[in-house]
Amino acid sequence: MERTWRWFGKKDSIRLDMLRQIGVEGIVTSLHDVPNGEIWTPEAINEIKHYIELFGLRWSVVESLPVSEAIKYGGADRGRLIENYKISLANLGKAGVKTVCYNFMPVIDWIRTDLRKSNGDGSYSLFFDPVKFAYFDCRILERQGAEKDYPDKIMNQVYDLDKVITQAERDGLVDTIIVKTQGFVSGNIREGEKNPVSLFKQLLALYEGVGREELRQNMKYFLEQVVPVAEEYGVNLCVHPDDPPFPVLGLPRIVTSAEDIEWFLQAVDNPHNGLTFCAGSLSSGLHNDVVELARRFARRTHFVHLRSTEVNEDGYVLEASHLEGRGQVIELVRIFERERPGVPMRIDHGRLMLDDTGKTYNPGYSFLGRMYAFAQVMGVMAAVKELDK
Ligand code: DNO
Repeated sequence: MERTWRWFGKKDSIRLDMLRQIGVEGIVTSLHDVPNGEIWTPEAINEIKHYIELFGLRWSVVESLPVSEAIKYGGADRGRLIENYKISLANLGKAGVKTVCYNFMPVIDWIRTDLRKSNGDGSYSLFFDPVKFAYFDCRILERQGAEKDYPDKIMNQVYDLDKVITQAERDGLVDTIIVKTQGFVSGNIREGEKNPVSLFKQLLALYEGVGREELRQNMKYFLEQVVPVAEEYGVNLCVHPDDPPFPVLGLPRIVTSAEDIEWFLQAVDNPHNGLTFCAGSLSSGLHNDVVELARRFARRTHFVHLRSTEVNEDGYVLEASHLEGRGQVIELVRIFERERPGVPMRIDHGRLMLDDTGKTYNPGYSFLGRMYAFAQVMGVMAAVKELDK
């Protein structure tokens, strides 16, 4: 696999010269300053591409070329937005950037409730707590009918939490769930937004009447339009699975399981329509067996995110060590090295540890924790190759 690293552009405090020293070959990045839905021009693409190349690296993957909400909910503007998407894809292909990751999650991308869950050894992990999330839904968003989406066991804990939670904790929850984890990935709600909850509710309202079937049809429509362009320019599109892989906040989610993956691959059956195999997202659903999924979908996988999770029956998800837990990273390396030897792979998230605990990074994207996991996985890759000789 190609060893890649997610870099957030020239403003990222983790510099390209640092990445070169630790064995990174390719960069995963986006044009973070271009608003969603606008065209990525050849000039803007080439500027960042050449900058990366100055450091002896290459721009391997776009993560992400965002899909605007109107494309996902099927709004009046989707025709224009899809045309822009096609132009951006063509421009990337012409510039030689050939792997493009995106997601089809309505309104909210990945979801965490704690950005600093103590591991008891001085390091911290990202965490999803279903009680806090249900609290956010029922008591902060006050979404109509929300309570019936959660089991009694969870709702009883929500009532208990309601008695003791402070205003600061409520604000912290909002900041974690819809600001800090979202701003840098989707741009829907950015840091500094004065009233994130009301903005978020407006976004949710756009999806009224959009259920699982409608969202599927909108994804199919999108793929039918963009995959031919990807094919023409030699670009591999790869959708990121939903994280966590189940419906949330009354919104459908449609890239959650083997059945879903099979569905979108068949919806437009073309090798340029592929998957980002995110072991962390997929493993956080107890219904998924990542090894089985990797065996089944390796050939349509164009990008791999290596990460692991520990999940319990009530739905608590801890981001585990990269070599333990449900992510089965060692076995995944074996499968992808065999089936897709050159596929770009990046370490997804890392523990917040050592000198990094006092620094500011995008959540999950600190340096030392990711570097530690990167070194672990490089060791696994070397061992797998040696044993396969
Ligand atoms: C979170 C990321 C996701 C991912 C997007 C891809 O850490 O894995 O935000 O980049 O879903 O479109």
